[in-house]
Amino acid sequence: MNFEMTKILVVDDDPAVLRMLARVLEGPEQTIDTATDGGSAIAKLTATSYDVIISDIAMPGMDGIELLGAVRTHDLDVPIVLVTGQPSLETAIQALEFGAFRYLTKPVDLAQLRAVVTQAARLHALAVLKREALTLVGEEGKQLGDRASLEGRFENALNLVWIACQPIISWRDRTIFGYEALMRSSEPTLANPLAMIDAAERLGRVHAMGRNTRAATAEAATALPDGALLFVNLHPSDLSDDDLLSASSPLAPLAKRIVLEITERSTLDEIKDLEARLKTLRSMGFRLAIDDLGAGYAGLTTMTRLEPEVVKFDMGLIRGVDQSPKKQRVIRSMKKLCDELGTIVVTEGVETAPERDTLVELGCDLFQGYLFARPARGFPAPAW
Ligand code: G
Ligand code: MN
Repeated sequence: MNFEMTKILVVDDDPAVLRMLARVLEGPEQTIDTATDGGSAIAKLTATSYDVIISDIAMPGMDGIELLGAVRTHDLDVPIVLVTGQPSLETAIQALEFGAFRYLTKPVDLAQLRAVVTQAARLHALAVLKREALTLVGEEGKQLGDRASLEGRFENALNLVWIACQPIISWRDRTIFGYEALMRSSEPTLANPLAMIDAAERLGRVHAMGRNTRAATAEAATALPDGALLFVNLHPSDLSDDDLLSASSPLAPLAKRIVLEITERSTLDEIKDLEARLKTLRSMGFRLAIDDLGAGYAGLTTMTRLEPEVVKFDMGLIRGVDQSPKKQRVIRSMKKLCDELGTIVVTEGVETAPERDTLVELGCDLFQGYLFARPARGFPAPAW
C-alpha cells in the first residue's frame, strides 16, 4: 500500500503495556505515540491528528469510555479501538454507542490487534478521502468532520425543514391514490436528505428529526386532496419513539389517511417490543408499507414482521424493466404473491413510458415516479 505513515496513539495507565504495544505496532509505515491517562491523550489529540487510537478502558481519572466520548465531540471519524481487562456487556454497549471501532479483551491477541489497526487505518484513510471527494462535488463536505459545526448546521436544518410531495397514481383509473411526503431542508449544507439523515444519526438526533418532520407533514396535510392517502417515511428508530405512538402526536388525528413507510434496507432487530408498537400504531388507524422492497440484503424478515398493507418495489427493480426479461420475471412473480397475500403494490421510480407500459403488462397499476411528477412543494398534479 502506498499510504503515508499511519499515526497511532496508544493510551494505557500501565507503562509496561505501553512499551509492549509500541514495540509490537511500530513499523516502517506506522509511528506510535503514547499517553498514560485520558487528559494527556486529549492534549496530544488537539495538537496532532491521529489515524487510529487504541485505549485501555479501566484507567484512573478519565476512563477509556469517557475518553471516547471526549474524542467524539471534536473528531467524528478517527477510529478508536478499546481494550479491556474486565469485559462487561454494559461497557461493550457504551463503547459501540460512542462509535468505538472495536472492543478487544485482554490479554490482547497481538496478531488480531495488528490486523484491527491496519483495517482501522484503511477505513480512516477512506473516510478522509470521502470528505475530499465531497468537497470536489460541492462545498458541503468541508466541515462534516467537525462536530460543533455539524450541530449548528443540523439545528438550522431542523428549523428549515419543509415537505415535498410526489403523487402515487392509479394508471388504470387515472386517479390519485396518494402522495409520498418527503423531508427536505433549506439549510444549504444539508439540503440532500441523505446528508441530513446521516447528520442526525451521527449526532444522535434521529428522534428530533422525525418529530420535526411529522409536525411539518401534518401541517402540509391540511391541503391534502380528498380521497388521497399520505405516505410518510419513518427512520426505523422512529418506531422506538413514544411520540410517534402518542395520541397527541401531530399525525395521530390523520392516522386513517396515513401509510407509514419503513425501508427494507434497515434491520428492525434493535427495536424493543416491535410487535406491540406496531399493534398500537394500527389501533390508532395507521397503515404500514415496506419501502424499497428488493433493495435489502436480508431475507424477507422485515416483510414477515411488519405484515404491511402496502409494499413499494424498489426503483432499482423498475429501472429499465422494459429491457430486462429477468426483472420482468421477478416483478411478475412478486406482484402475484403480493396479490395472494392481499398486499397492495406500488412501483416507485417510473421514469419512462416503456417502463410504465411493461409494468402494466406485468399486472401493476399504482405508480410513482418522475414520469408523472417530481416531488414538489404542495400537492403537484400528475401529468397523464
Ligand atoms: O427511499 P424512498 O422510496 O423514500 O425514496 C424516494 C426518493 O426517490 C425521493 O427522494 C424522490 O425524489 C426519488 N424519486 C422519486 N421518483 C423518482 C424517479 O422516477 N426516479 C428517480 N431516480 N428518483 C425518484
Ligand atoms: Mn419512501
